[in-house]
Amino acid sequence: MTSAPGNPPVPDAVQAKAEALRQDIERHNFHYYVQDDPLISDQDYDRLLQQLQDLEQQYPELVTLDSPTQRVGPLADTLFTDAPHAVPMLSLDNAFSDDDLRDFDRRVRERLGLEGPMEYACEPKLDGLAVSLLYSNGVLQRAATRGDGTVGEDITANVRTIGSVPLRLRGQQVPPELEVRGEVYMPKAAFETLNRSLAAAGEKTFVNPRNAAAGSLRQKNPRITASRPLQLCCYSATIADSDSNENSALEKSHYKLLGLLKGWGLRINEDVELVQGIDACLDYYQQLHQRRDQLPYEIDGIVYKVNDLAQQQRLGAVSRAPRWAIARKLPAQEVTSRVLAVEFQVGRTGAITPVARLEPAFVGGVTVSNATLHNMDEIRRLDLHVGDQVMIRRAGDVIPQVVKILAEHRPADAQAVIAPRECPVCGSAVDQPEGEVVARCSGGIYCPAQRREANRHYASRKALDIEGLGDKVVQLLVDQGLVKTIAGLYHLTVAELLPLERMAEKSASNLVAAIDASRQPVLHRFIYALGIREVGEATAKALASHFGTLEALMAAGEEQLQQVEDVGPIVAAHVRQFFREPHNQEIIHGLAQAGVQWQAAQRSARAESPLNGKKVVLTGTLSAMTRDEAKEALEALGAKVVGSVSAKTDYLVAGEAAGSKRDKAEKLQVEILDESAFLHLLSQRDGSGD
Ligand code: 5U1
Repeated sequence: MTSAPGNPPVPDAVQAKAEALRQDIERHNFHYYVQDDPLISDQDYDRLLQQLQDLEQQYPELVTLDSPTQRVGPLADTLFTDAPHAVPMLSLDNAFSDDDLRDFDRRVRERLGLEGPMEYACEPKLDGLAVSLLYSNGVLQRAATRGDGTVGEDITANVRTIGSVPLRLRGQQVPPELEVRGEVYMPKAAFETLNRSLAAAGEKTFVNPRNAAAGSLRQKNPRITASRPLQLCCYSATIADSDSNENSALEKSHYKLLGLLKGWGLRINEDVELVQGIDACLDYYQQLHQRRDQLPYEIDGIVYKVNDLAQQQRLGAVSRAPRWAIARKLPAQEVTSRVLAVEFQVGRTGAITPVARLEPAFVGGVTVSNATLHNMDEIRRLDLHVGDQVMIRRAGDVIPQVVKILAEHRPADAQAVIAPRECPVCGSAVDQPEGEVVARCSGGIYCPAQRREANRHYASRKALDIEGLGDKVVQLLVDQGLVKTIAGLYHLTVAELLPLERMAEKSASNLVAAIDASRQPVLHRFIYALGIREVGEATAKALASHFGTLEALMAAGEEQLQQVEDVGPIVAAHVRQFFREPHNQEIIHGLAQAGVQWQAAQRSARAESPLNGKKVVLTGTLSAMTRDEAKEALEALGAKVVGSVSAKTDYLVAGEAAGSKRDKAEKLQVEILDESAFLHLLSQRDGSGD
């Protein structure tokens, strides 16, 4: 039994219980954060933490610096004070092309006097904040920013709140002194969620995940940092006095060092790969570049490191950058441009959206000359004027956004943006119901822009997928008055089409044939194609499989509609309003008269399918169908198609040339279906399987 003056003595059994709880909690942290494979539910985890908290409250001497209950501490005096680095935190030289990378490889081999291919570790370069973590005897002592590379800032109190940062390292052979370096970042999905909740609370949002991570680490109150979804990913370490340490045998390569860090409970990047020679480095670049949008984190490049630590030492460093590593940059996702004009576009449902016309800028791998401004509130929030220099961002497939204006560069003749009171296309009055941010043209079907958008949407790939009916042709058809409503499409003749710009006999008859071939759409595509407000692909599918027929959907009241998964009062009201509107009833009647026969949905397939409720990941190329078709077939059977493999994945469907997802699935023992097994599973749906 131990005790401190004034405190009740701590019985040995309690001491042992507290230690067992701590170890248990740390083990679960490791499985959750490092292995990505939680062993217990969040509720059970919270229960363990609560038990430890209760014991520590009863016996305050049990509280130690590395207790999992001590992540969020009080305001700390040390926060943001100077934190000198014993070993300077280097930065990286950049390579902007394949040639730059080949030059790097040549220099490395020349310096080492080697002819054959070098072994390199290839790593995604996360777009976050570099940090240094000091561990003494396995316990986290200090966390610091990079600063100028020699002196950083102490951010221990904030970094302690990050769940994936172990307060105490695990395992037997933890070195007495260890400095770990890595990146603190915010995963993309967590960033979106954070911004949504900040916006809902009327607070300022962050422009990108990097700023969100930086802003979260810069908080004076660790409680705020604790509420932010930050992650740590480690990429290097220095083990002091490693000769006397049993790990030295393992520590011959960077890759093995990463393995050691993982064993001690530190998160590393699972996408790191060891390759031989520069050509394999270039392949890695291509692969990661292609996967960039699917990665759960943002990257701004790829780091190549000589894997052998002795060779690294021989190569050394020059002016703050190592000679044994280089960062190959990926196309920037944020650049500056200038607003040439702001125009207002009218969408399918009459929504009037301001669009910034920009000086062309190369961003995210493409040239961008337009960016959406969403609505007038957004223009006010940005304080955007025509003539302003702006920062634009394009990440993945998303529409380019203006993230901020560069106020200091505003020219004297910059023009304020004025909201239109009349529809810029048809001149009808603009409505903006109180409390709504979106202004709408009141012209409805009279407005050519709404007509055009309705037809464009109806013909689009995810709707009826009518080949040859692209944006330009739709525009011509509406401008020439050949088509008003979507029902009008089915009355088009080759003779009417021929006078249109760039329309030859063959393309005109192909278009008529393609429209003809769209006469028997599956129900969910047809519902989506109608363009009901707030009814996207997923909602259309849910409505189709719930109601089975369009007639049942049209007759449904708001209450019935809200019984459908993910349909709330707003969507239900829009659906109801759409079908109640006489114009829309006329259009649907017109479609039926023109021979369009939407198919009833198979309501039973889902419930009977072995895939119902299963999480499935698609990877590689399938020969029998496109990825979209495979996704659609899976979803029709109730499966959820997700982007990345985790312990919660039920199946990985692996086509030709499946890459790292397959490796991960094997590691996590996720069931892997090759194409024939997958097709067999799909075929069981309609009884054609054996
Ligand atoms: N993945 C990774 N990112 N990153 C950044 N490794 C890595 N290494 C770095 C930096 C600045 O620097 C060391 C090579 C010095």
